[in-house]
Amino acid sequence: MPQLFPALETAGHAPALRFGDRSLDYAELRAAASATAVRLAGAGRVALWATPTLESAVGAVAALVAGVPLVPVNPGSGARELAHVVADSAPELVLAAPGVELPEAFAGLPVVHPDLTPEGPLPDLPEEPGDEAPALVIYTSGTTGPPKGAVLPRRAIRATLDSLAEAWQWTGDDVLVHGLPLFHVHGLVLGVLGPLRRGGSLRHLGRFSPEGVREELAGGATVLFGVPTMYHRLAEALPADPALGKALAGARLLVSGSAALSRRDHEAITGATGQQVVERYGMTETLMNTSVRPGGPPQPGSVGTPLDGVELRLVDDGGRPVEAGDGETLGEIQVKGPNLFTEYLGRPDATEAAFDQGWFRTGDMATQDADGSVRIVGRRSTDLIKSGGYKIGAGEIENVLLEHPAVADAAVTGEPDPDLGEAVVAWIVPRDPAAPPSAQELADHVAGQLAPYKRPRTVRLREALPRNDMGKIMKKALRD
Ligand code: MCA
Ligand code: AMP
Repeated sequence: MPQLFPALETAGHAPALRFGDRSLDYAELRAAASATAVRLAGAGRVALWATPTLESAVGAVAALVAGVPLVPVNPGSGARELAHVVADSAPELVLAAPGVELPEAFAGLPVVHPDLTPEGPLPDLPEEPGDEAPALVIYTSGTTGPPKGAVLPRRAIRATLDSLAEAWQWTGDDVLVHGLPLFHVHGLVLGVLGPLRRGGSLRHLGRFSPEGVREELAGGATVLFGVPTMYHRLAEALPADPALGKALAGARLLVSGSAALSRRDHEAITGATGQQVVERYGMTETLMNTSVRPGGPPQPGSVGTPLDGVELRLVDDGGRPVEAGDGETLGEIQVKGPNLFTEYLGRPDATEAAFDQGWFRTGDMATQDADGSVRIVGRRSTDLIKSGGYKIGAGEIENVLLEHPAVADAAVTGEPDPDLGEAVVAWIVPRDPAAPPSAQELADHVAGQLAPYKRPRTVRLREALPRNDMGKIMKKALRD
């Protein structure tokens, strides 16, 4: 019996995955995943060119069924970021939909196209590895340097999905809709593996739009997942689209995560639909930590209480636990539990620094109410930006900007933005003040090396950047 996805054996012709007008039921998914798994068997790690397609979802299930660690790759990655991910994770082959032209970074690697309609006898599902075996390596940005690969064991996936099922009464009857990318935890682990573990189904929008959400919720979907930018866009669309309001009102559950949903958007959606958006709090390294429980009183601004099996504490600057529960005392969130990653791939130094005697340091600052509810109020580091739900490290962008021939000095900060939560701002000292680089030129430069979502949305030119005695740029002074 497949351990992570028992429904592959038991759910027969119940619907499993739908992307656009193509879909697979569980029997078809089992056939496609096992036929693909056979071709992955024995590989050390495999990369997935994670376009939002049925092939990507099948490829991910195949790797998990084969017990081969999967490295989902953003198909929008720029040259430098891609070269880093490929060199760092050293995949032995690449899973990609047929017809995709893979970039140079994958040259020489065998390509496996997930076969959605395999012919011939169905291979047996392979023996799955133990719970601690690595399942996924997901790249996540830090304050400095290139992204690190968080190694997630099978145990973490199982633990997080089962604790969410309990918190949300998430069952095989649920039909999930979302338009999230498949190279991060939110869209892949929660959004694809989640429904499949429950024996329910996913309808992926390909690309998020309020119209797509309206159609699917009106047509039988019961649960919506999204980042706050998506809920903001729904809130903006509601006044002119009563059918969208009706569709949202009819959903069983609306869940937001990856960044904070503003009180204003919470209230706009509740006001127009009577529905409360449930927030949950997670991280690439920890999968899900807390969630608001549906059905309780409205709690805008709260990410709820710890999920089953998760221990959570707040610590002061010296790492000492603080007496929380008064709704005011601030501390950094540390967590422990079966939902945690095991290590950063090939980075024992970074892994060690991430833990405090077995507690993972999240870097998120929060208060806790008397009932244990957590309110996130900020981040320890000003060098991490959350834009559209994507985590972006300022240092990585600064390094790329500094390589632009027209840039003498550069700093990157995040600035509040009603749509993206935070927007990336580049502070630039041009080499030649009479001929500064254009904002478009710098955005294209960053988008080409990293990914379009990391590009600066605003460029501010300065004669010099404020630095302290140590030579470090004083970002607070910049923003003030
Ligand atoms: C624009 N584009 C460019 C350039 N400028 N391409 C190349 N060079 C340029 N200079 C392209 C983009 O690639 C994109 O192309 C299109 O223009 C629009 O870009 P953008 O404005 O960035 O997109 P958007 O439509 O505003 O996206 C908003 C979004 C997106 C849909 C909400 O931000 C999104 O999908 N966010 C999800 C993030 C997420 O899943 N985070 C989870 C992390 P194209 O047409 O190709 O798209 S996991 C996590 O945080 C934890 C675990 C948790 O708690 O969940
Ligand atoms: P990532 O590294 O992309 O996995 O992003 C993880 C970070 O997203 C967390 O450390 C938080 O800062 C943020 N985050 C996730 N969910 C929420 C939420 N519901 N409210 C506020 N911040 C969140």
